[in-house]
Amino acid sequence: MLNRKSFLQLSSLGLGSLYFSKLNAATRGGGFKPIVISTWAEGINANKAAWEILKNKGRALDAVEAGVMVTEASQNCCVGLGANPDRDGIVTLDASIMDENGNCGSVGAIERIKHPISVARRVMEKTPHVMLVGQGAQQFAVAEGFPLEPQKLSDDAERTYKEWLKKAEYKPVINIENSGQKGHGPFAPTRFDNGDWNHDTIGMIALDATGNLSGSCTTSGMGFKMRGRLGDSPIIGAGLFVDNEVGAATATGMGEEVIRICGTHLVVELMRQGYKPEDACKKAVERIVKKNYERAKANQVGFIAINKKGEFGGFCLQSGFNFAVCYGDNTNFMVDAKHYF
Ligand code: SD4
Repeated sequence: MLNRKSFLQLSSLGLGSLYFSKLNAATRGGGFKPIVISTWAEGINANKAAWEILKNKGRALDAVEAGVMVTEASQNCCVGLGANPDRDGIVTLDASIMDENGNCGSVGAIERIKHPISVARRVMEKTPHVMLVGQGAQQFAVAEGFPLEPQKLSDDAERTYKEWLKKAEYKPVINIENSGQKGHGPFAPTRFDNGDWNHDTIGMIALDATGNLSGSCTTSGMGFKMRGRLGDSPIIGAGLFVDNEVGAATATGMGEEVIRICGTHLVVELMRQGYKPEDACKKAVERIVKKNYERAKANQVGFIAINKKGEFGGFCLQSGFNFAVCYGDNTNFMVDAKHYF
């Protein structure tokens, strides 16, 4: 349903009557073409950019790339170069993209590149590969003309990192062996000190006017993750999956949980079996719970999906996950996802 903030925003714009039709649409789960949906509140601005393309009968692929580029360029805890670094203090970005023909591309742990989503698209379009990681991904990006940005934390990220270092007392690996610590910790926290979950990836999926689906997903992953850790976002079938016959899905939250069940692939396959988007997302969340109840209870995962008819939905483990839905110039609003716990 529409959250209170969106309702107040609509009311203050004098769009109260629209609220009820939107509420009905959200409750029914839609049936709109074109349509774009994306994770979290940042999705509102991202949807606007995607909508500019969709409303002019543009291709869903172009829309989902342009949409998440807005988030990548903004100052954000969890997407783009201004985001939180890994535990060694370096920002590493993951992104994936998939089109209506089953083509896909992704980059993992790329550094100093402002728009990993566009590099992922180049991997898809200009190489015979699906995935490039680390230095090789960066080398490819530079060869493709992407500027190498300075290796510098944003002010926000620097502040958060310093705070985390104080508490985590993280020391470079070489000292860990002598420090008496068990294992390789400290690991990325599930939540930040203020209680917020340690994530905010943007995943976006769209159905264009010609009935084609595409999706994108881009993130810095978990803040203070182990160096080299990849989440679900760059992994096709985990953080993002599109099948133009059926539907599209993307994921946010604890990537390890999503990878273990091939989350978005599962959501799309459930839609193929006839489940509506919200029910398919719910089933996938239930699979996570069934695998390990205690772990699921301590984590957040959210899925969103649209099907070929333009019906949409989402579901998550814990309350608090929302997503932005846009299918008109004045129709771009937040939906609070239903949750398991
Ligand atoms: C990850 N799924 O790296 C990403 C993080 C995330 O919302 O979703 N943030 O595990």
